[in-house]
Amino acid sequence: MTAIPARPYPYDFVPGHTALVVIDMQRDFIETGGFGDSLGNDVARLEAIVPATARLIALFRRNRWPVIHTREAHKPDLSDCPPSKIRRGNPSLHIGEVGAMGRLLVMGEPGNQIVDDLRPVEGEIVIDKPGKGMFWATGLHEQLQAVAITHLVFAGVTTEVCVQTSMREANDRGYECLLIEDATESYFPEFKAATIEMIVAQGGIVGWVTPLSALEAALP
Ligand code: TIU
Repeated sequence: MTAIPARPYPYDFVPGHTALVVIDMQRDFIETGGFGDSLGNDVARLEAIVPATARLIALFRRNRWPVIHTREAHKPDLSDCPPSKIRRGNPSLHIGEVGAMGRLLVMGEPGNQIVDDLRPVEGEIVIDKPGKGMFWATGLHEQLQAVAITHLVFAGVTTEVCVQTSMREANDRGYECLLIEDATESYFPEFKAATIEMIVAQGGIVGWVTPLSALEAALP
């Protein structure tokens, strides 16, 4: 066990029982012409965390610790997508419609793939999730339990939507959660900052937060 300097107090990192979860670093959110763009967002903010996220993934791979990737992804017939989710908002394109990178948020489409620099390698778990949270309708909890994972380190996008939802779901299932603050981003800087404060408030009501440099300095 290694104590990682973190807010609100040091995080006990337990090798062998800790997995990295990289949330939704897919072209749909990070590149122009994807789902994030269709919602009217400036996607350039999200692309900026790719190098730090790559360094974080490399740290886990070097130590042969598990890396899990998620994608927000629906079946081609959209049977796993509530009509309310398709209707929501006033997007230029809806989920399932054809954009510059294929059908938005649909499995197998070019836009639904993880960005090249963070591509999963053989043996890493890739979860297609129909919700914002990574446990809803995915079977991930059972997969993590099967390999005795108790601690989760989080990266990815967006901080206040899929990352925070997944951390809260993980918290309720008993995982000890650490968010790497420079390997997560939001379309709204103020929402990222507020989310970090929500996580660490009240003695770490959702978990811990630390910069990548603190993790790199403490681990092999
Ligand atoms: N992955 C994720 O966060 N899905 C979203 O829809 N995020 C937004 O911020 N829209």
